[in-house]
Amino acid sequence: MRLDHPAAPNSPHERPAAGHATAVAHPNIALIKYWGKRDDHLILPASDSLSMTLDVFSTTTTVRLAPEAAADQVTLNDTPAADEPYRRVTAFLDLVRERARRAERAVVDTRNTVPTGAGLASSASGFAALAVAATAAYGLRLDATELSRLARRGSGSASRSIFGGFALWHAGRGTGADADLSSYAEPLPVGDLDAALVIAIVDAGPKAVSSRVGMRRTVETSPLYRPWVESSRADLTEMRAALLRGDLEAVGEIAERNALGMHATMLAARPAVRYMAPATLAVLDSVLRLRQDGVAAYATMDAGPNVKVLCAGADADRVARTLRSVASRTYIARRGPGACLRTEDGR
Ligand code: 2P0
Repeated sequence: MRLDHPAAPNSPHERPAAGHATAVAHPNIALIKYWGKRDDHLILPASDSLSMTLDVFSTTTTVRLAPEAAADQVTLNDTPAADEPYRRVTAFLDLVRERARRAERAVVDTRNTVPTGAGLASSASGFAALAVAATAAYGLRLDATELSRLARRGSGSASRSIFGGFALWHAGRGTGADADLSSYAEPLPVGDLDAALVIAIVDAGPKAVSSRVGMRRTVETSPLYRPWVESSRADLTEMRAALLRGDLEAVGEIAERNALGMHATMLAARPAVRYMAPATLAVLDSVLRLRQDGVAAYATMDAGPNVKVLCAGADADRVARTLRSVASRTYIARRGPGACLRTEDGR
């Protein structure tokens, strides 16, 4: 469909607005975590982070321009969005409209196949899909780096879901516009690595403290925060080398210590930010037992009680079977694709 609008001024970043577009994106799990911003408005992180994009839990988002509408309309899994989720989507669309120099409101329809709000990164796939669909609908032609920077403004971790496989999100340098330009994700070359993430669900309900609030409290009050940022820098350097070597055991060890360190910074916040539940610790115990039995399995946890266990693809079934005794559900994820537009015929 093509809508007739006054022609927008020509620029290399503009193309005729498609009027509507659908995009698909997948969540990513950080092996070196993003926890804390140095600029809340521009969503600039305190440190670099590194992730693997999954091949499960996709988000599909359609953006349709609505020239007659007075306000954006946003639905999430058929339910109208309100309050904070609605404000975040409209604020993001405002960024796209400003760049496209267009004013029409939009109808946004998002379908998540991931349990929303359970620390399983639905905002990463959500804003990556929205960035790709909205820019196409409004006629912006952005390359992957620019899409990553834009997706970052919706949710920091979304910058990484623009890319498939492993991605590194640069914290960027300086402040203001310079920092904005230099903070984006890029795909990371890795060696021969057959990695899987077994996702152990212990609670799929929404979290009590949003990651946005938890991050801010940690940065502002945790005495362990700065040391963790410093150690995260060293972890990242070691992680890149381990990925290049295709050394799964080193990748797992670094990921596990980085995640536990992040949770330690949160526990030291005032008041404490605690996402781990008793069942989380039971999964961690199971992972330790797997290692004692000779299986290379390593845990990472995000802003929720669920655990993601990194292991070799060949071990994933065994790891999932073992974790089923302590988790309510398990899923096996492998390296997934980057965010992309879906064509009219559904490809
Ligand atoms: C990560 N998390 O690196 C970390 C680890 C959660 C724990 O990125 O405020 O939803 O929208 O930028 O991206 C979750 O944070 O936060 C997250 P905002 P986001 O995956």
